[in-house]
Parts: sequence; structure tokens; C-alpha cells
Amino acid sequence: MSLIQSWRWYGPNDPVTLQDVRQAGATGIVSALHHIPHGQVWPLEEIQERKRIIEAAGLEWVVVESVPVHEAIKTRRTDCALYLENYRQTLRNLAACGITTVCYNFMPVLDWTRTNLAYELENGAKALHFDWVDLAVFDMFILQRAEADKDYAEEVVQQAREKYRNFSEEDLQKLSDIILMGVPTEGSVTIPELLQSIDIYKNIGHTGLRENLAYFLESIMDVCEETGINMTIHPDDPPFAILGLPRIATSKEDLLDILHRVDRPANGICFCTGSLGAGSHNNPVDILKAVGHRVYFAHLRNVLKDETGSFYESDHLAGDVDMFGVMQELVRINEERELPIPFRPDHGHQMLDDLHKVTNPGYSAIGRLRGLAELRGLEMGIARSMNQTDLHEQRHDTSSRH
Ligand code: DNO
Repeated sequence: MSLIQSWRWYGPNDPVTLQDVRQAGATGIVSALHHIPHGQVWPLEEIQERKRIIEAAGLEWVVVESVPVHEAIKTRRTDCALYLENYRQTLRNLAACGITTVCYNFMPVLDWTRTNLAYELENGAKALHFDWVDLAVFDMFILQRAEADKDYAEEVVQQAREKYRNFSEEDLQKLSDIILMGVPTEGSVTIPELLQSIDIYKNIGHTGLRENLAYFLESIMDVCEETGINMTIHPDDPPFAILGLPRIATSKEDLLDILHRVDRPANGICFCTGSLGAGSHNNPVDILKAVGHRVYFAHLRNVLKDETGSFYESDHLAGDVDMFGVMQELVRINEERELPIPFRPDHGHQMLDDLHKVTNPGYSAIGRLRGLAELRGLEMGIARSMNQTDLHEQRHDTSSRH
């Protein structure tokens, strides 16, 4: 049984069509009802309609990414009960349609964060980039967060000051738009909103956020267990505290803490090699070995870090993440499962013909097609050689018994 080769599809408005996805060779779709405002119940009919479209194209909707967790829940605001009830209802509706793997994240306010969405590589392709100096420019001079400079290395602060001096209004606006943008289609936050949230999270802190996550999980576990849903938390991207906001899914310790606090099979992980791999404190293969029993979904991509910890998204098989090691472990875990684990090539370079198109950052077709093809080949090679080794060992066993 192979892994389910999947593809994130943003829905009927995605410039990449389901036919394109089929040509890329994926069989599973990862999708969400992005048009429904955070916190509202996803109506059964709309889920059915999305499923119908996906199936009409000969594909299967295997994972929901994401059912967003409303800020009221993350911050455990006084009105959070309402949002928890809505979340529970959305899960019931999804399960009624047979979709039982749900991805979510617990990152405060912002989802994934980059400072450049079109970082040009030597070969002319474009990648997503995270640069500490640019983040410091944003934090110190645009956001003007109190004592922001204390959170960066001395050289980063120096370089940020210098860069700021040379930045035009337009450069600043561009940087700000990129950082404030979460997932395309889910809208951006404004500077005043972000500052306000930073204050709220200051009071919650790291410990409080961990407790709020456990409270969220405990509040939905009965629905998950009744309906067969597995929740998968996406690691924080990047995997460190930024802009003074706490982060609680950044490392092996964090993930183990999440699994132990709510120690139920439905409390699972979306194993994202790129998010975890961006932290020099992380070894993705080692992490997968520790939490693999609860991994129900995987995002596979690679990153290359420099000495300051800034990074860009590199080719899927070439970077700091040992993709061979990850795939080997994933194939091994999958062998023991009744239901295969879906993985998707997470992000891809904007390349070839896509350079002339307007695409969702990270989600153009051709770069992901390349990633999927490489990962699929890697999977096949590993699975075959594992089976051959098994066969060889079996033969060896029987012949030695004679
Ligand atoms: C970025 C994605 C994230 C992810 C969410 C999951 O491309 O990996 O946006 O979908 O964080 O909730």
C-alpha cells in the first residue's frame, strides 16, 4: 500500500484546475472551504458540493486543510464556547461526508510567515524566503513593537537599521503586505490588529497557549471519537517565536507535549518537514521517529538555511531536510497502517511557464508537479527495496531452516 499522493487545491477559484492535478499524478485532494469566514459552521451542503466537484474529476478529497481555529479559541476569550460548538458542528458535517482527516494550526494571529514570496534562484525560478533582517525591519520600524530589537542578534539589528535607511516607501509597503498576509484567500491582518493581538498574547504567554490548545482538543475529542475524525496539528512555520508571539508547535518536545497532554489517538500531527526543518534545533527524521504513531498527514518540502538562520525553500530533495530519511520512515510507518497516510508536495518553485502567470505563492502547478514526481519516485524506490530486502530475508530464513 503506497502513501496517498495528494495535492492542495484551493477550490473552484484556484488557477490550478483539477485536470491539472490529475496530470500531475496526484490522486488525493487536500482542500478547504476558504470562503467561509473563520469560526462559522461549514454547511453540510457546501461540503457535499465541494466533494462532488472533486469526485467528478476522478479524485478523492482526503484531507481538510484547514478548519481554522478562531482567535477566540486560541486566546480562550469569554465567547469561545460558541466557536467551539461551531467547530464541533463543522467536524460532524465533514464526517457525515466521509472526510475524517482534519488539519489545523495553533499559531497566534498569523499563519505561516515569509519576508519574500519571489526570491529569485540562480536558475531563474522563484522561491519563498524568510530573512531575519527583513523581519527585524518590519518589527522595529513598521510595527514599531516596544523593545523589538531585544529579540534579535546584535548583527541582525545593525543590518536592519542599515537596510531600513535604504528602503523606499514602496519597499516597506511590500514587506509589510507579505508579512501580514496569511494563507491566500484567508485575508490579511492590519498593523493595529496585530499590535493588539501581541498584547493579548503577552498575557497568555507560552504556558497559557499550551493550556488553550489542550482545552480546544479536549473540547472536540468526543466528536472526533464518535465520528472517526483525526485532528492533525500543523507545526509552527517558522518554528520559533516571532514578533513577540508565543509558539507552541516548534520542536520534538513541543509535539510530544501536545500528544501527551491529550493522549488520545484522534489527537494527531501533520508532519511538515519544511516548517520543522527551518529550525536548526530540529532533526525531522528524529522527530518523525518520535511522533510517527500519531502522524496522519504529511507535508513534504525542503529548506536551506544560512548561518544566521534565514532560509529559503529549496528543491524538494535537496536541502537541509534528509528527505530520503523522512520518506524511509514514512513508508515504514505507512506499512503498519490500515489507512494509508496522505502526503502532499508542500509548496514548489514558481518556474517555467508559471513565471508568466499569477499564482498563489508557493502553490503554482509546475514546481509542485516536479516535487510530487521526485517524491513519488523516492517513495517507490524505497518501498520496492524494502520489500526486496524482506523477500531476501524470508528466503534466507526458509533456506537456513532446511
Ligand atoms: C502553507 C501551509 C499552511 C498550513 C496551515 C495549516 O503553505 O503549510 O498555511 O496550511 O498552517 O493550518
